[in-house]
Amino acid sequence: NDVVNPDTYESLAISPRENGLYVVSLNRPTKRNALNVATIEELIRFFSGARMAGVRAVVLAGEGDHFCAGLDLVEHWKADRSADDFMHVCLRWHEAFNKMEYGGVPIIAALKGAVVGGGLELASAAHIRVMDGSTYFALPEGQRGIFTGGGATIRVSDMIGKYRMIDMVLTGRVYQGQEAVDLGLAQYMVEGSSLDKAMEIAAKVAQNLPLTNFAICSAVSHMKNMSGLDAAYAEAFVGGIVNTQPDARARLEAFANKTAARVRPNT
Ligand code: 1HE
Repeated sequence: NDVVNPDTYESLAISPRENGLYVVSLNRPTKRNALNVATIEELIRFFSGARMAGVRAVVLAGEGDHFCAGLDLVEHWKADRSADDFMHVCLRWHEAFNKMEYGGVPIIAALKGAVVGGGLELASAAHIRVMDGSTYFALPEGQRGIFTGGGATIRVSDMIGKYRMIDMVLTGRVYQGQEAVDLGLAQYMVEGSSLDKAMEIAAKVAQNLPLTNFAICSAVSHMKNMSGLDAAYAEAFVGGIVNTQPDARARLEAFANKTAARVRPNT
């Protein structure tokens, strides 16, 4: 399938691994993986077609020392865009990030260095974020004389609360280390390589049934957008389909036969 053919990408490095696991890396390290129009279009292409191309889980990473420096400010400055044009740029970002969040394929972000501006917006469209000791988060839009446009008002405020997000944009405040995990900017922090940990998580997640992962990585997000009443109805509907899938029967049988692992506290 052409969607997962690495040779058809320039701004992304696509690396197939075993069992439908793919590493998708922003591949403009000399520009600190700043998001230009071409990169956003490649993200749309990959994440629109990933599931149908057999992708079971994705590790989203960045080449070089920084995950992502956000909007390509030089491209934006040179293009001297009209409001109308930039609105459509933003809509393409939303297309990419919504395909990620709602696409049903688990995405684990391996973060390092700068995760700033649009880079944080990109990271927040992943389902799980892993940071390392070098990782720092910021929304420098206020200092740059601009505003967010890639979903920070939705996803970053969801992660840390609206007033913390407002503070980040107003003051350029930087979060890093354990504080960032405590606030919800990442779910995991590692001493070593965030990529190794993200790969480990992705390999584990890819063992879930695809339909189960589809539900987890789309239904939760959709239901957050609904009223409680509608979400309960939708959850019953999704549960009706997923929880009766034929592929689940062997796992249920293993539990009934006491051959499946039990849930135990961490040792
Ligand atoms: C870039 C960008 C970029 C680096 N657009 N070219 N984002 C920001 O405000 C963050 C801007 N970037 C930085 O603060 C720093 O570059 C970093 C902390 C990420 C990295 O620092 P450093 O010292 O390793 O690199 P550098 O020397 O600053 O940059 C190296 C090159 O990357 C240089 O290009 P060169 O051709 O001169 O070598 C930089 O110009 C280039 N570069 N970051 C373009 N962002 C939908 S709205 C979203 C709104 C936003 O995302 S606003 C936040 C933008």
